[in-house]
Amino acid sequence: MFSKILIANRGEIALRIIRACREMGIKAVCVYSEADKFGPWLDIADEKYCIGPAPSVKSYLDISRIMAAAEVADVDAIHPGYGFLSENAHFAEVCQSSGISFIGPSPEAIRLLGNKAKARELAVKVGVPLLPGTKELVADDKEAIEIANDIGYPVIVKAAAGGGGRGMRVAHNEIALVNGFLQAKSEAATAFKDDGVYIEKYLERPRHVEIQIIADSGGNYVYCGERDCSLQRRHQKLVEEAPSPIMTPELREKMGAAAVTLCKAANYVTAGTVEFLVDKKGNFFFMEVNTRIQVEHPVSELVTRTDLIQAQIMAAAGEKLPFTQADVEVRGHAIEVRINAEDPDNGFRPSPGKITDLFIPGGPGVRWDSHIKVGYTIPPNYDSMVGKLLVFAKDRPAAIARMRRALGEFVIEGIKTTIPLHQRIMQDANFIKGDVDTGYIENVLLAR
Ligand code: MV4
Repeated sequence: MFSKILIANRGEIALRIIRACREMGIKAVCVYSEADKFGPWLDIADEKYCIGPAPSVKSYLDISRIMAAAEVADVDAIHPGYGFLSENAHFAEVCQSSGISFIGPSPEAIRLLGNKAKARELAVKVGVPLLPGTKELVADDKEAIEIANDIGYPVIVKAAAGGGGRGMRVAHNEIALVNGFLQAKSEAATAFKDDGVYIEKYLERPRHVEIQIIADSGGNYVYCGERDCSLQRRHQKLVEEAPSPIMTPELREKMGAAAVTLCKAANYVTAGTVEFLVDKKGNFFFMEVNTRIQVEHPVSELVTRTDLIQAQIMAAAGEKLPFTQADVEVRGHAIEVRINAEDPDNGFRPSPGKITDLFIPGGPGVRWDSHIKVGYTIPPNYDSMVGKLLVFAKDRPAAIARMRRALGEFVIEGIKTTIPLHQRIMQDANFIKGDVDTGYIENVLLAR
């Protein structure tokens, strides 16, 4: 096992990884930017190294500065968290060639599954269900029209190098398709330096259901149930829950098996998420693979009684996972709400600043994954998420009641947060029925 790990991240996920390390008897080293000098997670780390100024490109995204700190601290491994360098194949490669374990997938697996068109091709090959669409990249608008006529409108043009909703265009007719094709292509060229695009049938108002995977190098592949992440705004998830309100044991087994098949075919070791869209009839279609630990992983931890960060560390160290598929049973219900320093009454404008008062909910079935404290100033330089409030209860109604209770206890003064929006969601009749889709927040809740 590793004796020292460097955490190439900040905020709540840095703290989450420190906690996993401490329970495993591993020393945790943090790197931080000048903007994060007073980050509360640094007080808990075993060592800390300032690696540069506030802008991410000069600190959390600067591979040479991170590797210099790793060298000085003499670590065995690097955990990238989510965002920043977590899905950067080159970074994984640099770690490897420096003799430091990257706690994540191999560079090859990141390159294969991180490219949505290649992942799609692999899914076709191994028989994972997909929406009708292209087998390869689309060369020009003429070909795009032929494909769309073939599969029928509406269609969606997606950037192969995109993900999480970036570089997508929906088209309901030929004119919109030609425009969308050219727009998606040039946007992808600028944003990802890769202008490859592909086309799929567009599914209206789907549910977003993702399967959590964890695998070790001994070929033990386990799916830890699903998460329903349908409640989101502009591709930013707001609420995540497990199990999905639409799930059945049969559907879970089918989706889990499909996700495992795909990850096995890519030789994927570590934690990962296979994202699907599900239609009103319960048909599921593969979308993309997130080759990192995700923000919402604790939802799966609560319903499967696992520690996914510890499992990632074990897998990276070449150890066996402490469980197999037969041990993993989904029990109870978990809900996570993302508390962002944003003002829901002002277009979700970021609201960084000093926390002047704080009361954190607790009691039965409540988990708070966050790095904030009174007197801490949230810097304006990074993501606005300041914490994740989770509840766990015996079933969905009890979990909703518990979340209402916990949100009611919460006091965060000095900044605006998404807490009032979450209170609205937890009282919403459609949410309570479990009857929401990916358009619900924008088209219904915020349109009222
Ligand atoms: C789609 C789709 C409908 N049809 N693909 C957005 C994120 C990316 N992972 C895939 N996305 C979508 N792909 C087809 N063929 C609708 C979305 C989509 C969406 C998906 C999940 C969660 C929220 C979403 C919001 C808008 C669109």
